[in-house]
Amino acid sequence: MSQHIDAIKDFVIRGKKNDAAEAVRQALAAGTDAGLIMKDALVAAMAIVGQKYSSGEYFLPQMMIAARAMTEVIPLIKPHLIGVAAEKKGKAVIGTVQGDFHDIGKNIVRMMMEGAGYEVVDLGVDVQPEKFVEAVTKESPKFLLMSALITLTMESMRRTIELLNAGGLRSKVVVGVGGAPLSQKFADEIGADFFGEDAYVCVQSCNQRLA
Ligand code: B12
Repeated sequence: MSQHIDAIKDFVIRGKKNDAAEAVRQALAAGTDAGLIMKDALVAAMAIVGQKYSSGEYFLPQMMIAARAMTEVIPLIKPHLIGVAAEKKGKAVIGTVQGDFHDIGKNIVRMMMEGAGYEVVDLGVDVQPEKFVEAVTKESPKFLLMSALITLTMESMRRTIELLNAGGLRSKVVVGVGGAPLSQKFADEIGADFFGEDAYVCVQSCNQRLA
């Protein structure tokens, strides 16, 4: 089992998308859990790619081809990862914040939310605070989910919450935030309702707040 995980992780780190896809197919055929593939192979691979970029071993092109390999294999595990939701649970608006183009994590959260029965309105990447507020006004979602991967862009979440407050909308929507550089402390500081370290926690946090 673990040799499949190691192989997928290694191919993604090296940006070998076809080999990564084949390794995923083999892992699934051998009965490897899709959640395990996501967490221990794909997400873990991206963490290592980030470390290699930080240490100067990787540059932007290597980071890009690794990201492309990850993006291409996610559809292979998607059908195994999410079930068919028995009930419709309500609407969520999601987006990556202004100045930030990272969308792999945001897309996984979207996928897991849809799998859990939520209708998700995806605003994409580089979403200005005003656009989030506009979507809350237009869509009246139960949840507003913001993703940020760059330390500097996290501040845009604070601005969005300030605008929601100013517009009298804050009490009408549950705000969830996430992304690798975030923490519970930051979420508390900006007045978000919850922080989720991964997509599973996001779904759980939303489910808890439905009751
Ligand atoms: C892949 C990647 C890229 C790809 C992005 C491809 C894409 N389509 O997304 C490319 C190569 C394009 C890229 C570009 C850049 N990147 Co980059 N990138 C990464 C890398 C290696 C992995 C990110 C990733 O996809 N992780 C996997 C996913 C699954 O994890 P995740 O996003 O954290 O999401 C999970 C959780 O956080 C959570 N979650 C996410 N969102 C939300 C939302 C809610 C509401 C909840 C509850 C939970 C939640 O659930 C997700 C699933 O479990 C990281 C390293 C790292 N350690 O994160 C650097 C990293 C984020 N990048 C970085 C940088 C600097 C850049 C660039 C500025 C580089 C440059 N010089 O141009 C540009 C940014 C351009 C821009 N303005 O956005 C830095 C940021 C440093 C910082 N802290 O500010 C990092 C940390 C690398 C590093 N170590 O220096 N990058």
